[in-house]
Amino acid sequence: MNIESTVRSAFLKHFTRDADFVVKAPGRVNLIGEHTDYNDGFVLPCAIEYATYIAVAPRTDSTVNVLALDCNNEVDSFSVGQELAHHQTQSWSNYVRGVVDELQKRGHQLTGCDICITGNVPQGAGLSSSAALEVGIAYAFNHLCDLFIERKEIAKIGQAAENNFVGCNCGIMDQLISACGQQGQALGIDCQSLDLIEVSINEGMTIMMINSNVKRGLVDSEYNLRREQCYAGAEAFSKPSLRHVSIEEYEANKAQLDPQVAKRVEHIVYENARTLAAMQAFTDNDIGRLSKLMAQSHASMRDLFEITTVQIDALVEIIDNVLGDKGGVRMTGGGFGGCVVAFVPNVMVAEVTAAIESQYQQQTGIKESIYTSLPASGVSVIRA
Ligand code: GAF
Repeated sequence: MNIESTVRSAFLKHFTRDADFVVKAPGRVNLIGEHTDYNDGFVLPCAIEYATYIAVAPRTDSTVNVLALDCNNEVDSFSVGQELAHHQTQSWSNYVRGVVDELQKRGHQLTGCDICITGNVPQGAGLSSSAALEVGIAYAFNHLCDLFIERKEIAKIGQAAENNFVGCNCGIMDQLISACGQQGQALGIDCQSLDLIEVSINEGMTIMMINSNVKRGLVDSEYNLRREQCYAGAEAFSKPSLRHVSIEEYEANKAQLDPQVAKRVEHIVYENARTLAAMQAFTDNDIGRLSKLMAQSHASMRDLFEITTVQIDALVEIIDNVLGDKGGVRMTGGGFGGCVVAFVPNVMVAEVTAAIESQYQQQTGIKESIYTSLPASGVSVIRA
């Protein structure tokens, strides 16, 4: 049974009526440009074929009932039209409540509804299952209540829910690509203007995502700390954000910076330049150049931003040894575990897979999971 049928039949079984519509919101993989989004810089993600599915039917009262199939069939119930409190025990509920809260704060009038949620975005893998849920819920209410909210605003509402209600100070990348993704394209995002540049992905190449299955620890505290260090860096240059610090300015002044802040700033200013260069390399199909840029990005995350793990570094090395300059590989996402992304010629996917399967577990004691995806489109409504 496909996931849409699963979510519809679970809805029917639980709520004893049919869902009106199903929203599909994709996860994402970031090809390059890590931790640059909250520095007003550049990122290059694409939406993936793994998605969150949300079945919805309206109610005539103000109650919202939410059934989460992937969280032991837990249920949450609350009312719209009033201030929302945090759920004390079900962390997933706060992503839903947070989005409803942000919609209401913006003055949108919401009606009650029944909701059933499931999906196949691997959770805790750095492929943005949380952003997919936030964007999916915002889009579901947008459709249900005829709110006519544009896609970039949907993304901002999802991000605000995560910042203000869930308490993670994430940037805009994950929600924006889940809302605005384009089939067959990665999107270069200018995180200051939110301008989007479509970057076609060569059909002869496969995007592989390899989950290190390292349980991510300290993610929120370390993530928020990196943010503070970046802000301290921008302040040292008297700039509103690191987007406005050039490589030349950094190189001329780095000796005056606190050494740890200098490392964080160096990652960001060079990562922004690499991301712009990678957009051009994807467009030119210059795989050798991409290979170098992705390798530099990974080394910078490892040595300067210090967000990789030994297992992630091992995975990157195993893949790099096979690919050489025929493809690229680097960690993707917030860091401290999660996934590696590899851009691999279709004809080399089997060889890369075999190398991972024979070496990763042997070196680290952990079994990986491997996914592939074409660039997918952003959030959408699937009608019955
Ligand atoms: C996480 C965040 F949610 C994004 O906003 C981004 O900062 C990313 O880490 C790192 O590039 O996914």
